[in-house]
Amino acid sequence: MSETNPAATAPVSADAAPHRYTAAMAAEIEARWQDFWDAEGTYAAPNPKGDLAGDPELVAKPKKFIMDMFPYPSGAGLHVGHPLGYIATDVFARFQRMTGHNVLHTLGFDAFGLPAEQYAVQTGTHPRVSTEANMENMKSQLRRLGLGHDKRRSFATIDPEYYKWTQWIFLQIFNSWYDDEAKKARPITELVAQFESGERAVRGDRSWDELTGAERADVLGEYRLAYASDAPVNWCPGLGTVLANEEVTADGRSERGNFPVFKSKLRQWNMRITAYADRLLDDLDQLDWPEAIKLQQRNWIGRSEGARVDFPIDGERITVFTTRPDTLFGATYMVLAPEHPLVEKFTPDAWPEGTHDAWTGGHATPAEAVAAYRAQAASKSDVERQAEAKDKTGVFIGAYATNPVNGEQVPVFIADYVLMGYGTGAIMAVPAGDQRDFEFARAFELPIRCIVEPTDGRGTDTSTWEDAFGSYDAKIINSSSTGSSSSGEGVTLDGLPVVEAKERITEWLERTGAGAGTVNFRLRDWLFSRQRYWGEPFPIVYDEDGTAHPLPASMLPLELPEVEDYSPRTFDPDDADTEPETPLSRNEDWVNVTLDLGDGRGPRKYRRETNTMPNWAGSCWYELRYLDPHNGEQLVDPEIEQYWMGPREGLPHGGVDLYVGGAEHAVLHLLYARFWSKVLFDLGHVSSAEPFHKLFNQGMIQAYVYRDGRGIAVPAAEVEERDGAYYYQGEKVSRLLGKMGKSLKNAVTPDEICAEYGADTLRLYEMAMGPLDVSRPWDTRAVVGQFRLLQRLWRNVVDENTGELSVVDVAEGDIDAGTLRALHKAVDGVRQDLEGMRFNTAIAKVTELNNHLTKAGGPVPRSVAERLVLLVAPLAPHVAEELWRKLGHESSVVHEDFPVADPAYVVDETVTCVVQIKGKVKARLEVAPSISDDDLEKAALADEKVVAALGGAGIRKVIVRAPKLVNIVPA
Ligand code: ANZ
Repeated sequence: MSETNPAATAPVSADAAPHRYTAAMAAEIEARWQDFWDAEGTYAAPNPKGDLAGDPELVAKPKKFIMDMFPYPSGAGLHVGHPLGYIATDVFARFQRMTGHNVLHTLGFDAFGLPAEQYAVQTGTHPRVSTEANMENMKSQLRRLGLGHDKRRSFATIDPEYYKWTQWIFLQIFNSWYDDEAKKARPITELVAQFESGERAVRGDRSWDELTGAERADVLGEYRLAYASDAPVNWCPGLGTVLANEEVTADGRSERGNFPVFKSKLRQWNMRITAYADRLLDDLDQLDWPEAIKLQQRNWIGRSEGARVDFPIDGERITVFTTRPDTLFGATYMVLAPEHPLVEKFTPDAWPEGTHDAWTGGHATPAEAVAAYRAQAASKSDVERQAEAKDKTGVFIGAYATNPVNGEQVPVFIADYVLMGYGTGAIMAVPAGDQRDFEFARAFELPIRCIVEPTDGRGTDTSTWEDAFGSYDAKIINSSSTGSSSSGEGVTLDGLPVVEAKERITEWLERTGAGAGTVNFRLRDWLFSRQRYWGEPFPIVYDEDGTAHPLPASMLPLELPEVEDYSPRTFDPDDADTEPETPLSRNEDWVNVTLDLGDGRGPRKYRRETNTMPNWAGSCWYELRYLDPHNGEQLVDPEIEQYWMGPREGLPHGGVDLYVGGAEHAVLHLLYARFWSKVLFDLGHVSSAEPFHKLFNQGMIQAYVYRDGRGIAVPAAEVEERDGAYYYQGEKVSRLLGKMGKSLKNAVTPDEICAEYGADTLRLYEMAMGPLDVSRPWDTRAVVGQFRLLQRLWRNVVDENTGELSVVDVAEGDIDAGTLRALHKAVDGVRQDLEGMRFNTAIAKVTELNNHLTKAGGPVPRSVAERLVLLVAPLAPHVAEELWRKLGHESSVVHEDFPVADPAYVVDETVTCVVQIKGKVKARLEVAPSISDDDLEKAALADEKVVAALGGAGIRKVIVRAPKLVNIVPA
């Protein structure tokens, strides 16, 4: 925490050895090697063909595509928490290069997004200008870390040459539909052909050629994988934009800005990700991802098996979705979501005779009650509506529907605990089995019928129950009808366990036409338009009928126009009755165009789509651009894509070999990117159906936050520690672990650490802090430990006084056995640790070897020093290059072979185990100190002498104390 560090500054003082490894020396070495790498193109990964083709020998090696989640170039720059993952992938990539792989490792920028736009709104600076400045700043911060990126492959999502292809992919998605039979996306032209030939019927009784252009467009819109619809969306007046479900917090507010979010009907673009729900779920099984992330995706997709059941009402029907059709006999009322489109239709003019007072909400007519309740529900978010609050609200709509299983009339309610966006937006309510229904039934005095025999001793008298009984491990009761159902055919479920009852009732529903088994998903289509400036424009124009037309690919990229005002119009955050006004819509010249779309209709007037794509779009396919970054003709050359991404042994769906990033991207980015991959795969543009084969989530670097008496964060760097307490300007402050960042005044930049110790030390420190997937607190005072390791390493190879090499040439056979054992054990361990991404333990092993050499005294044998330097190379590449050069090598260490251990030196030393029979020593075994009790017992019983001594006698008992003792008691 103190500003000057004695350890770092002492070595540069005049009386220190002139050739000691110091911060100043590190700075000089690091800058020199970074320039060298850039000049030599050391990290260039050759493609099998095209403009990045190169060394065929390297191309012939197995490939490794190692990738980070690319950064958003924020104005605040990087703090030491950001590069944790970048350093880890870099170490891993370097190790892979040294173990015979052609490694693709690079980094681009995810550069569209709100902060730059908000900055533009405040300052008038074009978002491109501020974004580019931020990128320059980040690039120089990253360059200092010595990351081995193939810079030829870097790009930003805001580059028109990049977003040209983002727009092109949008067009592919727009121009395709999901064929449920083939279970894949197909070009929309093939669907049109089916309509034209009559192979597929158009809805209603009209034929395709009777439809107008606009009508055809409507029909196709119901199939396209990208489509515009008037669905209810999350409208956030405070931000002036609509948001995806994923961008709305658990308490129904905008993730950014924390403004209220309302459900509002607006015409918006959507992506039909729901068509892929099954495949997105099934293919997870083959991916090498953390289980926690897979689970989050599974829950997000939310597959439920159940049934749809039709409840007849007034010659029509209300269809419900239920996961428990076996509880149909317990359905004593129904609930529609307040915004359900059938509510008006079934709401009568007057309350039926004898309507319970509690059901009317005190309103004179059903219509009034419905209107009042709807207004109340509209002001709540989905999450608030689903919250497990005890006070369930709702009103009776004045109508009854028929329970198909027993012909009973059940009252129909609207209540906000039923959501329009799930299932069918309507439920059959089973108060005995569902807690929400139970609470509602109690509040509205509705019957609670016991249909599952409780297994917890509560009995079947529901008037004594305190909650619903939801178990699957019970038997169905009170569930039989004999022809009283609407179809006239009876059914009985009594005595059946739940699972069988579900099967029997589903068969019955299907046989009688009252319903059918179905699978429901929680996943919704992806809302894909934003009322923003700083995003990709849609390659869509509208004709005078309002029909959407895709731009031909030759008109891409459609670049963002220059505008004067970047802000979407924002409104009173609480005013739900507002509508978005996009920044692009205010540019008449850009919006109104005359174009020849090449569709045979000649030049016509069109209006451009004025929404932009969400900032997830650019990160949905960026891994592909790294492969073939300058291709202006094709998304990616198929041979190049196949080389880096194609399926192969161990990679059944293909994909990036290692993708490292934060766990916060579990569902958004990772689900969207998988979806785009699958569409591109189906349409034949790529050979990999999954983007990322192996995913790894790095932990967070946390930092201490110090707060004064008022709870205000104080600058962490100026806090002093005395006797276990913390002081800022003399005043005692509290300390808690939190996030690192400017706002908490505890950010430490990589630049500071590089200046004080060098990048190699920073890299080592970040990797040594703990296992990569675990969060860890930053401690600037501990960084010096890794600096000292590098100093000792240097001292083992270079004479600090003369700067000359201090190693000696010794034949391998003449090196002392202890050193050889230390060396080979380190080689073996570091190899395994780096392969397994256990960077912290790899560093511990390097340290151990280095300490061994220091303690051994005397000059280090050259061949040992060389291998030590090679072990260090992935972790601290600059100092390794420097020492490698000093050791007399002309070429970079980057493409050297990683050392291989001689197994003879790796085997553990053994210990002697005594084997006794009835307390008498009969044999001695040489065993590994780590041997397990089981293995030792087996070894003892198999020993010749033991077998002989037992002479065929049975064994009563074996007492094992690994690794030193086995005592056998014969029968
Ligand atoms: C009757 C029933 C009886 C239910 C029972 C549950 C237990 P998951 O598992 O999440 O798919 N439901 C259906 N649509 C709904 C909607 N739009 N809003 C709120 N709730 C809805 O949940 C499915 C269950 O949630 C369905 O099964 C339905 O209640 C309710 F003992 O039907 B069930």
